[in-house]
Amino acid sequence: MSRTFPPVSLLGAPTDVGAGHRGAGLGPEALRIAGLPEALVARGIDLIDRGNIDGPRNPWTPPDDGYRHLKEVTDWNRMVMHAVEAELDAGRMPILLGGDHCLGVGSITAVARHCRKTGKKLRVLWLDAHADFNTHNVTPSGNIHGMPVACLCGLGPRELTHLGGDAPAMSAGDIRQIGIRSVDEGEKRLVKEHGLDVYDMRYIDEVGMKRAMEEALDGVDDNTHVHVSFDVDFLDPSIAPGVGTTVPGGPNYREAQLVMEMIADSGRMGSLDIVELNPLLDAQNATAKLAVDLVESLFGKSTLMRD
Ligand code: NNH
Ligand code: MN
Ligand code: MN
Ligand code: MN
Repeated sequence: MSRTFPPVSLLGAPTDVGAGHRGAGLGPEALRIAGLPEALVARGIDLIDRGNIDGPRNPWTPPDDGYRHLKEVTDWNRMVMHAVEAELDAGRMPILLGGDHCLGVGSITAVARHCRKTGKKLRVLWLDAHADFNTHNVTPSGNIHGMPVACLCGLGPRELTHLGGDAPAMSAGDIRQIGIRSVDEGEKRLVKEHGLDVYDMRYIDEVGMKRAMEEALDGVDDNTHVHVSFDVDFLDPSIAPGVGTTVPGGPNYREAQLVMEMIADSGRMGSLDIVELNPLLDAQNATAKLAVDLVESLFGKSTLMRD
């Protein structure tokens, strides 16, 4: 079954304020240079590239009370939230080009608000090597890109947990995490306590990616908005070296393609983040090109071969 996609808007958020390495701020341009806009247009998508959001510079200061750059992270996320929400309100699918993963707070807060306005159910698919469920008490680094899921579920500084208004954006039951293989000690306890649904690499080894994805997508129906938060370090570093925090033992090329194809088959993806790409650590933009290839599959490139 071939499917038509809603119009798409690219939003660049060139920052690394939430990360422990400089360079993720170059991600949006690397994805453009790797051909993301052309690839989407070639799939028949009505595409607008909105250019880049202009947020604060990275002060590159040490953590304060367990948070590094909290003010800059908050400013970026507020801007991202407004930009993403404007696209959703206009009936367009936002693709956020990060930028580090702290931006998931703004992006998903906007999506959650949109779901509330339109009466849709939210399902977040968090593709990542990391659970990103740290708080300032347990973080080993103070880097806020290790905290966005916690913030979205209401654990964290009020400026991030309540970015969208009077309540946290979502609850632990709204998210499925796929590809996880690095969780910090204190973070593990929190993940268990809050009952996050984690499809870690051990589980994927045991049951296979197909079954893991069927379970992660279980319950997605016509009234569900699926948000995909694609941290590029999800991928095995042998195919995706261009990220700040590589963790061995990630999905290989075919497993990653299957993830994207199964999401495409659901027909329910309504928004997407592509984050943590660090062109300074990449091999001639190969990781950016791989990300583009996988995004093409999210938009049904391989599915169409089964028509
Ligand atoms: N868990 C580590 C931390 O909190 C690393 C987080 N890095 C990421 N997360 N790239 O996806 O510092
Ligand atoms: Mn909508
Ligand atoms: Mn992440
Ligand atoms: Mn990660």
